[in-house]
Amino acid sequence: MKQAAWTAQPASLEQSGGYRHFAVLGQRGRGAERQVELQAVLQRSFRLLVPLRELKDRRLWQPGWQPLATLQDGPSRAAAMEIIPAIDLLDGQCVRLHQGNYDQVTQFSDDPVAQALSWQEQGAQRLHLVDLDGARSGEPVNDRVVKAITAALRIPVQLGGGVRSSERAEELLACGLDRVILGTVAIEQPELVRQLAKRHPGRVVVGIDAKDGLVATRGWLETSSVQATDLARSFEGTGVAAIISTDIATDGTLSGPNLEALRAMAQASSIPVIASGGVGNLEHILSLLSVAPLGVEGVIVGRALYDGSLDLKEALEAIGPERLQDALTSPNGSITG
Ligand code: AMZ
Repeated sequence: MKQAAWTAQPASLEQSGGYRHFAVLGQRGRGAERQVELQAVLQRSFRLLVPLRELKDRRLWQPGWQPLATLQDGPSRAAAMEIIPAIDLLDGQCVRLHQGNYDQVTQFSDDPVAQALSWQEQGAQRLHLVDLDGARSGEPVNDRVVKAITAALRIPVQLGGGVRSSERAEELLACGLDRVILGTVAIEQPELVRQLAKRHPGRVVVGIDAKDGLVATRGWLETSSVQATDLARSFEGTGVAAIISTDIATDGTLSGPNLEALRAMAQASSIPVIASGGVGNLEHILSLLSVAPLGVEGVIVGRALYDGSLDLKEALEAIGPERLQDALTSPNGSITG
């Protein structure tokens, strides 16, 4: 690795308004264990350790400059990124769809409980479940598995897909699920979301799935004329815990998250945003740090974990809270290494 390419130049740093800059502070370890210690600088700064072998594909993540031109428009928030593994259920199996297409199914495991336990063992702090049959039909289909997973895990579990009434949401929240995710009803009966969020603060999440910026519903078989950002804005101040922002075009493709769409969603309201769709490797997760200060607080990962192109433990080590130090430890955001 040519270290020169990573070294911060104070002169260019001064021109860095609106950009995040990564600088090499040093390297640790030997051989495969070698890690590079980076510092990201932008008004507030933080440090992270990245396993060197994860940086091999330099085309995907340019460590030099990442545009963050819109940061000035919104309040700067502490950077933290929760990595949430996903299990999508279709007929009791763990699957992934390509761009949400029910005709392009890859089955990954026929033992969802074992899969969930394995994510937990690797350090996941939360699990994301989708009942794909439920999302398509509007009826709960995978409840037996959902309940088995919830009972087996000690980490909080959230579920989306087919939650279309208060009774159903209440039932799920009563049987051990930490959060319910409402997609279709958020657009068809927004009042229901508001009431639930009021009754269960911190436990109601809105899932906004977008195709070209417009909200899709009912298993993504229908597209509305509502802008995803307008829908997000409409839940401001309602007590909704988070918005899961899924970009359908990138979902299941491993091609990288849609940072522009995430930036727009994060700026549409003050509700925390969880990114979903497109994450294929650690660089993609690191690229999300550029929108973290705007309020993107978590990322859902699915296929990349099953494929092995992202290692959950490594990702948690690279970007977990213990690796992130808030700017307050470096108040002027300057490079000290
Ligand atoms: O992949 C799909 N076709 C798909 C999917 N993953 N369709 C819906 N969903 C997920 C959404 C959200 O979490 O991302 O189901 C939930 C929304 O379901 P509903 O039934 O509330 O619209």
